[in-house]
Amino acid sequence: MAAEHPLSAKALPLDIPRDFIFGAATAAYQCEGETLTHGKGKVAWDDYLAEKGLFSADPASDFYHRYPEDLKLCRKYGIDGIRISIAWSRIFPKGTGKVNLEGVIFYHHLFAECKAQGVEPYVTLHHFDTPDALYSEGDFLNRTTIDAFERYARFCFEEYPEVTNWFTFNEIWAAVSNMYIEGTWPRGQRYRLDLAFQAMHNMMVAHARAVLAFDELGHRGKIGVVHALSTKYPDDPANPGDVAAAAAEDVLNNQFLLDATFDGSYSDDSLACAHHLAGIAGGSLVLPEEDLGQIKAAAPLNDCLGINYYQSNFLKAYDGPNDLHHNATGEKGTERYALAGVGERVSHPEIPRTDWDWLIYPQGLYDLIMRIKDQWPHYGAILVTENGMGAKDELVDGEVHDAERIDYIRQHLSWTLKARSEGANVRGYFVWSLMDMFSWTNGYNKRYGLFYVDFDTQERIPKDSAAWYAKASKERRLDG
Ligand code: BGP
Repeated sequence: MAAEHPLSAKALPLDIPRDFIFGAATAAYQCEGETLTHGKGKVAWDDYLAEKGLFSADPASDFYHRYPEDLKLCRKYGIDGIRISIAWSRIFPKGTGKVNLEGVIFYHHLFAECKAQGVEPYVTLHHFDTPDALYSEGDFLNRTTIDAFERYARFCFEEYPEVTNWFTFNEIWAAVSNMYIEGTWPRGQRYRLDLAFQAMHNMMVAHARAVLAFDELGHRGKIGVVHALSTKYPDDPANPGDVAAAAAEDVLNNQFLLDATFDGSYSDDSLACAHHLAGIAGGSLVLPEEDLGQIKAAAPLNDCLGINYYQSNFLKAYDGPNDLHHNATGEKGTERYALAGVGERVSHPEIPRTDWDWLIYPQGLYDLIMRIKDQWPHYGAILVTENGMGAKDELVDGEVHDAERIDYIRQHLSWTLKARSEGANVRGYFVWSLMDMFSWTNGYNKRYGLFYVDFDTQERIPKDSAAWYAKASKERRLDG
């Protein structure tokens, strides 16, 4: 399956610069297992998954015990960077207060093993797993969570000087969208764009406070935030309604957060759209002066932006009621996304989709990077911190032939390198994911890994994509 785009892959760069990081990504809750043991505190997912009775994140990929094996595989397969997240509730089981020493030591051992294997850790403080004690009091809509996050961040910066690449949050947009708009995650609220904007703002304040603390503590290393971004194209660029729909969804998904990250303030366009959409949802958005001061002070201290990119969207004008259906099963063609006051996402027969209806559109990543370079020229550095293809991989005679995933990764890497060759400071690429792991709403049949995990035995089996990735990393060429 090859995406249609104006430039064929052949016209895109094939050489990979020597200093370009060839990474792979993980997240604590999706791979560690041991979710309620070794002193770890509860997160909202624990009860939510148990109540739904669909999946369990235990033992997931058993990374808690098998990280030495996974890091050896990284080394063997040319992966020189790994995204890891710290589970906040493994450190502070209640989010704040008493520390769980066993959890603290676990991450020291993990980082030491990264070093032993020559794999650089890129560490995220929050990957969708607010401790339940804080989550149940309102998560980031309750401002005490902002204070608690800052304390947790300070603790980690002081405790883990061996880590020099930090990210505060993973995908603020995805978190709030799933909790307050799509309702597909714990909290399960729908169409509350007011709460989504408020939570995004509050999380950006928490991000800012962590960045300011990092600076105040004089830590060496780099810090930034990971955003889930996707380019929003008007379906018909000549239709003003489609253009407005694309612009509104861009504010919601991209611009509001990028304004806060890089400018430390919200543009007039973002504010007008955010207040309008919050109003349609029957609420309002409160932006205290003190918060804006903190966001402003932190903006120039961001060293790096992580971009998680999976798809882009084409938008049509829409004046109907809210109508969302999340495809969590991989039954192609079942996804619907139409938001009142925003627009309707549409697909195109010539643009391929995964079985989960995610459009495969690698040029959208290039457009995104170049837009950031042009609109926020002081962005520092960019890492593509997640990109990959979910599929129903099959193990046949001990092998997984995932040619579509190889094509997906190759195309996205090519477009990333094209942006770099045109002056964008893109430092590396992390494939999602290192190995198969738990997928939030899809459980275990949506696999992304370079390494197939037999969830019964926990055996790791390199897929064809792992061999391809290793070759590309070694030869610094994409045409292998
Ligand atoms: C990103 C998350 C990851 C991962 C990935 C794939 O949004 O940061 O944690 O899950 O998406 O998503 P999914 O597992 O829903 O297909």
